[in-house]
Amino acid sequence: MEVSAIDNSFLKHGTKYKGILGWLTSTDHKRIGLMYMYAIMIFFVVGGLLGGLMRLELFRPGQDIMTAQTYNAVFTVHGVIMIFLVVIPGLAAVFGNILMPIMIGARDVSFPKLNLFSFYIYVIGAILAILSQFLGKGAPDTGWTFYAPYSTDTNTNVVAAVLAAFVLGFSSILTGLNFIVTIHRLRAPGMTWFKMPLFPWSLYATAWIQLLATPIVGITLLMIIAERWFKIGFFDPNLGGDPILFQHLFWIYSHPAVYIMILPAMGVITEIIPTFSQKKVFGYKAIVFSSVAIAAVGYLVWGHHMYTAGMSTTARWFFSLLTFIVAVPSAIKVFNWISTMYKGSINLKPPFYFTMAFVFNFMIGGLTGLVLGSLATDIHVHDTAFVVAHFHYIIFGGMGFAFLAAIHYWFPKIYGRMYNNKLANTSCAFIFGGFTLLYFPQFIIGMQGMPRRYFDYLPQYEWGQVFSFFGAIVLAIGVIIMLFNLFKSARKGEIAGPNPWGGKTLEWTIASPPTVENFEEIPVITQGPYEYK
Ligand code: HEM
Ligand SMILES: [Cu+2]
Repeated sequence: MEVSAIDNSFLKHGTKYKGILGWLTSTDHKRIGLMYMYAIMIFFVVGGLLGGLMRLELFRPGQDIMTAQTYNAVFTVHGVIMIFLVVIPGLAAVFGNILMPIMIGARDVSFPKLNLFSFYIYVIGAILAILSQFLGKGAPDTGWTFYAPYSTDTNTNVVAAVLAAFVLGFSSILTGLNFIVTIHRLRAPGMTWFKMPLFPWSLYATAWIQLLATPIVGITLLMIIAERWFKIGFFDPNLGGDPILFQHLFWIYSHPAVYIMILPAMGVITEIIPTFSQKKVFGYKAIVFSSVAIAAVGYLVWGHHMYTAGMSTTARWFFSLLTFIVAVPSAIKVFNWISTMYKGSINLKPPFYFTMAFVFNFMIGGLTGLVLGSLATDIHVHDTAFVVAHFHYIIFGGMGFAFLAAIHYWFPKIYGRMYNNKLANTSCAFIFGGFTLLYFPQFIIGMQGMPRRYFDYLPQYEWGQVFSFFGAIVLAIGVIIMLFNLFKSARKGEIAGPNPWGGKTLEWTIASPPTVENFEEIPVITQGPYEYK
């Protein structure tokens, strides 16, 4: 009987077309989310291989497997792929698409065709990003931040990479728009704002950042192209421009963008912890308001990336102050997660382990963020491996682990099947162990002075690079075990049933996998989303 749930599901029934075409033309939010997921997994593996090449080069001081120029291109492409193709769309496009409509009791997003269109814009942007490696005079070598004046002067293929980021921005804006309208218009009857689950809430806060901040980077990237082609003089002081202007414009988007990455991650964690503690989430409203506060105050702190760039002292201390203020709502969330677990009956299953790894890594990332946010200490570690360690702790250790937690949490819902718990736990241990071995030493050698983005280094940093190299290998083994487990289980796993974890939000009330329509009848909501005993 339960096998027929899979036969009746969105996995088997799509549009009038069958097979691949049925997926590529589908406006079903769940299919679109899965297509993003497969695309993002491919890019993650490509970006990860590039990261591996960097670690191999850094294994010993001196030039080993590539020239300095190639190294510059490799870290640029690694950064562009990971930031623009993997982590910015990551959670919102994949799990937001697959689950948000279900969690608010809707049959789809407000504009299903626009949703498919956003996916295609993403694909076009991705193709451009890949082409930028091969077209013209060599792969871009500016770093993912495209800082002027170098990006307007270098004769590598910056234009294609910048255009790719520009195009990808549209996908992000349209997804944000679609989510905002969906959450305003399509909540099930009775689902007031404060009866809405917290993952949709985090997507809502994120969507406003996508909508309001992304256009700024779009314009900034066009300015780079204009500067290169027409020598307009936006950034070139000889023509009356200002290179620092580029940094302001870039970070006015790119700082809020880090919240596009982390807010949905926090939302995922906020779903998993109550389910695996069988407890009502502690401080529901505090979590809602802290998401909104992060989204709002996050616009005001971009200057902390520019303490050493040549800003006025007043601007610098003010940005430092504001940075400390934005750390408060993040701390509120950690407090609420831990309070939710307190005296709960904890279910030690793979999604929970990934979640704990997230909380641990996120705390290290956030606390080292304070080291960077504080003006005086940042001057010392700016542009060192310490910064690399900081953002990898938050982006990979945080957002990445939240993504893995989300896969393991919703996998049975999406595929109607269960994965092997032991293998999942093993992969979690390898990924967490490898991750720690890879990035923790970078904090230390960074404080000792190892600069970031250098392909060579002094012998005293070698020990840290060697640790990192072996960490990368352990991490890669963990990822391989995980992918093996998930791919195998998606086809052959045990039948999971509709609610394997005892969750209370709406997605657990429907069949696994969901039908095309999600709900036979739209539910009427009378109570909050986390009414555990
Ligand atoms: C919330 C998730 C966060 C993410 C995803 C994140 C991500 C990043 C990234 C990608 C960079 C490097 C940018 C570059 O390439 O130059 C960075 C640098 C920085 N982060 Fe974070 N970060 C987060 C949280 C924080 C927090 C909470 C703080 C402070 C309280 C903070 C303070 C900084 C500072 C000051 C820098 C600049 C360091 C420097 O270059 O000297 N970050 N972060
Ligand atoms: Cu920032």
